[in-house]
Amino acid sequence: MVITLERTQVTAKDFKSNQKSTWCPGCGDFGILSAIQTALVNAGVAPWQAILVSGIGCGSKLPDYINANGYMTLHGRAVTIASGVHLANTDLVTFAITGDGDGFGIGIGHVIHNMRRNMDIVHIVENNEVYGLTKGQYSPTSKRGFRTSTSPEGAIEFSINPLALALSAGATFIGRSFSGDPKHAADVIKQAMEHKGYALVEILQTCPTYNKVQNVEWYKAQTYKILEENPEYDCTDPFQAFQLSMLNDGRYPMGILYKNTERPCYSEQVPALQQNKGALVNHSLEIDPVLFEKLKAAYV
Ligand SMILES: Cc1ncc(C[n+]2csc(CCOP(=O)(O)OP(=O)(O)O)c2C)c(N)n1
Repeated sequence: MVITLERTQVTAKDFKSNQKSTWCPGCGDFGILSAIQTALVNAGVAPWQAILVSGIGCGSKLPDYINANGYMTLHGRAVTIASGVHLANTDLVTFAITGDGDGFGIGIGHVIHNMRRNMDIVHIVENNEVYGLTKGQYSPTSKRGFRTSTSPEGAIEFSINPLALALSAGATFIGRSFSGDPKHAADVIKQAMEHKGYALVEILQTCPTYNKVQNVEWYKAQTYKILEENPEYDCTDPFQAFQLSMLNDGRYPMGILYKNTERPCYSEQVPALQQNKGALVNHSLEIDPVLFEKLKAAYV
């Protein structure tokens, strides 16, 4: 989104919440929280200029742990409500915060349609490849063979490929980072905030309680930065992005996979928002008397 408000002098302290976290020690959500706070500070966005809309899950508790506007909604509905919030007040920097179960399981239909509409929100998916809050069932991103309480002999389903899915659904910004590298994650999130359109940021996240396989060391060995491996990589080329997203070598490319700045976002095309009246919440509620008489004549 274009950050139109005056750049504000903010520090990490401004985003500190007085709520005590219930996350397990070592949970990757701590790194994601810190990355979001750093990104907001670096973008000069004040707590009252941002809203974080989440679903239900361990990671969806995040809005409670940050001093900014927050809205914890229903499981799978964060993106839908975030898009409504954004259309009502385009001046706010709007985040949807979901787990992989919330975003890519129950909420996948909403996610696809909001990507297609190019809704101007930042969607952060905290991907721990498991349903954490409900005690570790396998999720749509769990790998085949992953053993959980609901897959004691190993998951038999083929997992979702979030990057390829987002690309084909029409997301105009696709980035990926890791909860164990909050500096990198903050940089990707800041770029997503500055993008106008649907920005997916998948953050690979450790779950020390229910995903004992994919710990920090495992991710450090399995991830690499796209531009370090291929300095020629062009994130504006959808074909290169698709090829990279489909590489099936077990490793995770990190950074900006894709960026398209040419497609207008949804709110830019809504007639009611095109009349220089600013955000919808600031429009006058007064009815034009000529229009009112016309409506009366037609319906009464
Ligand atoms: C409609 C509905 N279905 C199921 C649930 C139960 N439920 C709550 S959180 C959750 C999964 C959470 O997993 P994820 O989104 O990956 O987040 P995590 O807890 O791992 O951060 C489920 C199935 C619910 N709250 N509402």
